[in-house]
Amino acid sequence: MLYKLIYAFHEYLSVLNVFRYITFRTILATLTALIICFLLGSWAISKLKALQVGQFIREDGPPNHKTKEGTPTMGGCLIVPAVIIATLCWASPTNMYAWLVLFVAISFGAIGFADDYLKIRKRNSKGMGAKVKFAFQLAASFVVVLALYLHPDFDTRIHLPFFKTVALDLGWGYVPAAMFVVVGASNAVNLTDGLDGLAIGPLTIAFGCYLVFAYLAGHVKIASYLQIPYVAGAGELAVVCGSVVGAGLGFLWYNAYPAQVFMGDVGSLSLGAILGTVALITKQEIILALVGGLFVFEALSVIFQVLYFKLTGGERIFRMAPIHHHFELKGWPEPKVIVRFWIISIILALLAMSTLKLR
Ligand code: 57M
Repeated sequence: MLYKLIYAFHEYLSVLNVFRYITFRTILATLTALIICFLLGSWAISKLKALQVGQFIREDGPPNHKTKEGTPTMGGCLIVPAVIIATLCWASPTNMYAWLVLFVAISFGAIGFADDYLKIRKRNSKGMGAKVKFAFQLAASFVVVLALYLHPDFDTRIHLPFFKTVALDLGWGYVPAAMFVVVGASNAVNLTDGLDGLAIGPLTIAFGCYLVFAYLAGHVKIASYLQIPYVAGAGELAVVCGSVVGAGLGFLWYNAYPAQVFMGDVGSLSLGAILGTVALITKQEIILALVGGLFVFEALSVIFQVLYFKLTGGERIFRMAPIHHHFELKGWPEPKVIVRFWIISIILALLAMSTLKLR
């Protein structure tokens, strides 16, 4: 919105023409969100401390986590508004996709907020409860996916990476499949958020990758040159992704080991759902499994652990799931697990980018 206001004066001051460009506005959005999180971080942490929004640590977790008792949580209350403000400032106010992503940020953020609030209000509480939380996630994702499905230009085909021409038209089946992407991404990120910076680092990398995908998908000439699906208007999502990258880096400043704050469900559910939605809109849904491979790996470790536990009547594949706890219990220091998982995320993002050329 701010950009439209500034751009309105370009006839008098030609330098303002630069605000037309998505690339320039993406940089501004990244910096805006980063500065908000960076400058307000200390204030937000002291506010959360004053409100006694401290993390309760489960008894059955890895022993080193006991020292984290009382660390302020719900840092997502800073990340999500930073993303919203930066997007409102620098994305086009007439772009429907940007508004849809903001809807996802707010709705999933609200679900996470309610869950965090209930957990904090009553120590050792399970919060909202898995079923209720899942029902709300399904409802929010249904709204967004339906809006996409009903959009006259929206393509319900799933394009396969590495293949130029292979596309699978799911028709109405696109709706449940797309809901799975959004809800799955939201929960997988939530499961990953169990060590300092473990979720926000790979999230920032993944959004950096989708920033590029969004820009390319929204550029008719580049999309046709690379033979990727062209999505008119998707370029504005580069601005949104830039906002998340900025907010992520600003938050990482405080969430880096040893963390001064955790993001809470308000952050993890919201950012995961945004990532899934951006993947849908840019028509890079399948590649999300690679870009967000770390989140998939973490979620699968839980699924296999629980299944194996049930089938064998109490035996485990991993010392503890999600998998980051397994490595902690094997004796890896926490920063080693975190940095190694970041390295894996960077490799996965690079592999995903290579699919742009390998087709
Ligand atoms: C939340 N959250 C952390 C923080 C963060 C089905 C089951 C596998 C579910 C899973 C689960 O509940 N996962 C989702 C993971 C928690 O962090 C809070 O939660 C927010 C994210 N939702 O922002 O507010 C703890 O994680 C640590 N943490 C950090 N740094 C950070 O930056 O150190 C978080 C952020 C924090 C802090 O210790 O308290 C969590 O782990 O609870 N459950 C589990 O992950 C549990 N696993 C388990 O039960 N495994 C069993 C099953 C699968 C059979 C097994 O393997 O045998 C573990 N979690 C904990 N203790 N804390 C095990 C025991």
